[in-house]
Amino acid sequence: MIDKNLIEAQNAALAGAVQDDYAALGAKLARRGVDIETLTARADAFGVAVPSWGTGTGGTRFARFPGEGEPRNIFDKLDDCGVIHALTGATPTVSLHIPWDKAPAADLKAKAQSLGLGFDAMNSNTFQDQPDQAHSYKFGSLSHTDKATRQQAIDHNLECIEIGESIGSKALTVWIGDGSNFPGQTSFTAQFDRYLDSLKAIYGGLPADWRVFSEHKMYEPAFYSTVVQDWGTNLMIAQELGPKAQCLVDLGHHAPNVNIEMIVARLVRAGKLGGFHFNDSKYGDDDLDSGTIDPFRLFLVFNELVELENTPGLDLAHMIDQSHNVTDPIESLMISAMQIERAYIQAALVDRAALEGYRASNDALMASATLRAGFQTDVEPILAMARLRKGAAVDPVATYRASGYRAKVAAVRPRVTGGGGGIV
Ligand SMILES: [Mn+2]
Repeated sequence: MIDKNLIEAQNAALAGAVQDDYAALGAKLARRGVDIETLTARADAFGVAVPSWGTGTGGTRFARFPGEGEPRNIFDKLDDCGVIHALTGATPTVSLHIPWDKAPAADLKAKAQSLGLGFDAMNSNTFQDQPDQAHSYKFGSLSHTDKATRQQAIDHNLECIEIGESIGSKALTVWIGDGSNFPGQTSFTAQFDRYLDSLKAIYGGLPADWRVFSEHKMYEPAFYSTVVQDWGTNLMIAQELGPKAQCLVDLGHHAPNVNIEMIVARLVRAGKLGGFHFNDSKYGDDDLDSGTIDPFRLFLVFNELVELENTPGLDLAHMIDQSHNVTDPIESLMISAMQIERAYIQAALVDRAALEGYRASNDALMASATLRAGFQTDVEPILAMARLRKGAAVDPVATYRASGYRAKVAAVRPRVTGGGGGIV
């Protein structure tokens, strides 16, 4: 995929600067009582999952403009994910979407293993119709008024669990498009009850060491109401189902100005935070690249996660969930993984003891300044050193471009206009 010698040669040219910057930052942090090696160890251990469909070019309700050399199938997608991980060292797992990524388990495992990848949460799809299915999801799936349609959606989710078990996944993320487009079209209560009944059937099919994640989304594809519209409903679902059910927070699925980091704190408090779908947004569910619009918000989310990281049972599934409409998806996913890692390390260097002291003495100004000091520290030397030490690329995008990977795969992958990838 990417020649190791190329990575080494590119790194060799940058290693001196990385060492200098790392030493300078180390000295600066030491004056604040922070050990840089502790932060580098955190960066080294950090991982975020790549969604298989994110390797395809995304689209909007207007159009999709396919890119060169887009993956044709799950094996091409895994190749692209392997490139992202080889260059960033930060994306060790891939999240599959069924039925888009259906393939024999042995082949999936062998391919992933050859690329040094594992599998993250499985994603079900009952928001679009497949050519061979008996009942349409036009008016819903797990909450449909028709029992046979609900059962078809339940069976699909159970199949996702079965496929996931065969490849080493440990979680199911339930995606739905259920809701309504007109006031009066549906009974909020009856529809939610049907959804819960269906989820209970899916929950019953979870292996002992599995979890199921539900994700709230305030609008789209249903534009008047969605069945799981906000974190309150999401929490109700997780609490009613039981200990193996948890909530996913997708950063794009909130109304503008909502305090997402506070939702994160509340869900941790309830023992119901399962993980994240990372992206960024300006207006709504824009699915923009992580950290491109509001990096401070991303930092504040990680600040809560670091502050609460010793909460018993906290086990978070991090995944990127973005739509790359105008960029090379591999480049967007690499930059995004590094932005997410950056926010995490910035949060990790906040002086927690000092912050607690300022909180206790009601020194609002110094509490704010202490928190902001983390966000205002350029931790790039830590991230670059972590990549250098593990044999990933110091400058992943530059090395990727130098590799000519996209042109190479474009020669064997014909341009496609349809396909299941990208639209999220
Ligand atoms: Mn999502």
